[in-house]
Amino acid sequence: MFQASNIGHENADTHHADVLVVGAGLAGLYILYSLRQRGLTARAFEAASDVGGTWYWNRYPGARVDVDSVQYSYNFSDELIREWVWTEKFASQSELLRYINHVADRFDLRRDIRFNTRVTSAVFDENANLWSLKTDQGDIATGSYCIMATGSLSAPFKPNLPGLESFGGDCYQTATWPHEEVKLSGKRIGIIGTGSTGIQAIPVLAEQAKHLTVFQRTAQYTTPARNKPITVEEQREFNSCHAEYYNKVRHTFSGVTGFPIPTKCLHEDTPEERLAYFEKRWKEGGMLQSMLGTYTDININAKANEIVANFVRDKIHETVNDPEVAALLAPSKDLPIGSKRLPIDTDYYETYNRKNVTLVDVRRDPIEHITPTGLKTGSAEYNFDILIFATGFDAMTGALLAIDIRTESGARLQDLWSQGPDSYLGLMVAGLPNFFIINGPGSPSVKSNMIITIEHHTDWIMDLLDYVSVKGFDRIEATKQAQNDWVEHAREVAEATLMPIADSWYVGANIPGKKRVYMPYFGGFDRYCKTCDEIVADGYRGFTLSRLKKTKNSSNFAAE
Ligand code: N01
Repeated sequence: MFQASNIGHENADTHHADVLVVGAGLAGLYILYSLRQRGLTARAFEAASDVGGTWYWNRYPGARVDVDSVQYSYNFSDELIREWVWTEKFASQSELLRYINHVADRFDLRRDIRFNTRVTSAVFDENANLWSLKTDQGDIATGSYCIMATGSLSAPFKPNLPGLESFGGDCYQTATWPHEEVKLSGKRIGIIGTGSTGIQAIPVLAEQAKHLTVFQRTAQYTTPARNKPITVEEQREFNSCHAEYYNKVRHTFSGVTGFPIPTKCLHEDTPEERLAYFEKRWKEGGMLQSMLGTYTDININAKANEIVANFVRDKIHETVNDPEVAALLAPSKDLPIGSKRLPIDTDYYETYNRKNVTLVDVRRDPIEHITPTGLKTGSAEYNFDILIFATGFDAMTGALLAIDIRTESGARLQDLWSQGPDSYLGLMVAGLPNFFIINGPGSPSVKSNMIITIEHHTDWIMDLLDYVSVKGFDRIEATKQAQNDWVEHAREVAEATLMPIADSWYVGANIPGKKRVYMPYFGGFDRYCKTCDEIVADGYRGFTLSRLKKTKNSSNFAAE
């Protein structure tokens, strides 16, 4: 049966492994490592030509991490921790990719990965208790378990602007930036999008471009990164306290440490005290939490939030010379700071003081269509040699729903998620046995340090696989009730905050027709870990664990 399906694909492969893995980014690699540690066999598929995930694809100028590199590192191997030295506080994409390649080489992980291969379907045969993956290369792989390590921000979104095919210059999307060098120097460049990606790319593009035109639809808040080199001594010092760090980080809200945890509400300080505090934190810059982590109530109290937002607005007006441009860059009053992901930047607002940079407000004057030489808005025409889309992703669900995921008895992920991406803990979906997601909707994932949640989820799944193996079970399923309760809890937690207000990718508002649901879990990584631990202590509460047995009167198998 397998061979017949492989016809037409010369290099097609059939494979059986204990566990199937989709994706070879930071999550996929750690899963492969963990499975091997347990003596389980694995087969991974990766659409890219090599490892790296996000850091393989997002090669745009200025791409770098926004969590301290020393904390955006794996924690599972003391040797790895000791031997790797980061060169910058916020590592560049190329350094991150070198690190990931180093990990893949060091632990010999590539041999379980089939590259240049996109998984197209994943089907569970209840009778055989097997997942079966098919790929665009004609491969078929079967395994008892399937783990999706497909990334939260891995399905790039490009708006369907009329006339795009007529553009005569070069067109790039940041999330699929070419591997070859792109000549930017002396070019007229247009860029659409001012999210985290645009905000990182714009200052770097401006340095090289003859002229850069930025098309902004929504003004974003951003705060300075204050990136700087890391010395070998600083890395050694961090490493020397690694155990302490790792213990501490698991008790934090966001999976990141190294900044003062807020203890007071904003109104407990006088206006002068908080201004002084904001200034201090602004100067320190750095991690995402630099402004949002100043007081306890910024994410939940609109008045407190507005005071921080106003501080950033004032900074924009102080920094940008032209008051009209500053006004355009200042986010509107109805956008709470932090409700869209807060980027950190290097000279973003300063860039608008350059003579070779123009900001165009496409909310007021929307893009009508792309022309052979550039772009036309309602009232003006702009010409450039290069057009760049920094227009984001179909986040959290896009990569999963692009695969036909279902059971043979007819449960389909597309249907299960038609009213929103329900899951239990972000790890499993009721109706899809033996199927796990890393950093799925309903997990702290994108509201946390991703590598920390990757390690947490993987360890948790591995412990569960160990448990079922010892107990003689071979089927794991989240119950509908446990899933409903989790979804309701996650909704309540999010709705008690200002987070769902913005039209952000967190709620799917950037994707036409996507159901509006606040997708990540915003109850905190610490609380999430505690809940996961309690569920284990209660004998995997909310999961049905069972074992296949042959029924007396039939050759079929049934779960008991
Ligand atoms: O995507 P986004 P991103 N016409 O969706 C605009 C992570 N990340 O790639 O806001 C005009 O945030 C859109 O406008 P609007 C991080 O989690 C991390 O920048 O929808 N404009 C917006 O300005 C981040 O949050 C790092 O009105 C259009 C932009 O495109 C996430 O990835 C670095 C448009 C998209 O912003 C996504 O960030 C980079 C249209 N038709 C990214 N369609 C670090 O670790 C969309 N836009 C540092």
